[in-house]
Amino acid sequence: MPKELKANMNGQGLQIGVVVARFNEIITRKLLDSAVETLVRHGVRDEDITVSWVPGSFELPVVAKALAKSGRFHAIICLGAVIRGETSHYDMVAGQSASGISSVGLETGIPAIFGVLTTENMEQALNRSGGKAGNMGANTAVAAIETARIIEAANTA
Ligand code: INI
Repeated sequence: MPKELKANMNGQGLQIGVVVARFNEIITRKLLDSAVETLVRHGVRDEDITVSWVPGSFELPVVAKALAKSGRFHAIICLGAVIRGETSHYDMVAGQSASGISSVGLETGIPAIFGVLTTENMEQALNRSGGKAGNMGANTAVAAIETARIIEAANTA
């Protein structure tokens, strides 16, 4: 029988950093509220969640990296909204944000969760931040707990 590492989904005791972009705040605040609510529902204590606002999604990786390197967090959630209709440099902001966040996780070993909505228009962004298509903020909270716990299991098995 192969041995399977299992992620315990209890968030109690986890320290979570959340970095959130102020650009398109009407969307990112909804992502943040949902992420925090879901973390708390899984047992993460309010006082163990640290929220840092940054100007835009482009700045998410550098602050996520500083938090990850501090050694104070089990996972970092990055939240942003890049909307194609509203920017000519959509591809650059979205691409740099995604690859930067990925690098943070790989370089530090602390999971950096990608919670940046990339949509064609504001309607799609609203749908994915609490509208018909759910709220990606909640998904990032679950991903943060699961990834932090599976890394913990990998280190203790
Ligand atoms: N930042 C976003 O988070 N979303 C966007 O849609 C966006 N647009 O439209 O340009 C955006 N730009 C700002 C960028 O993230 C940086 O803050 C800015 O370029 C300063 O470095």
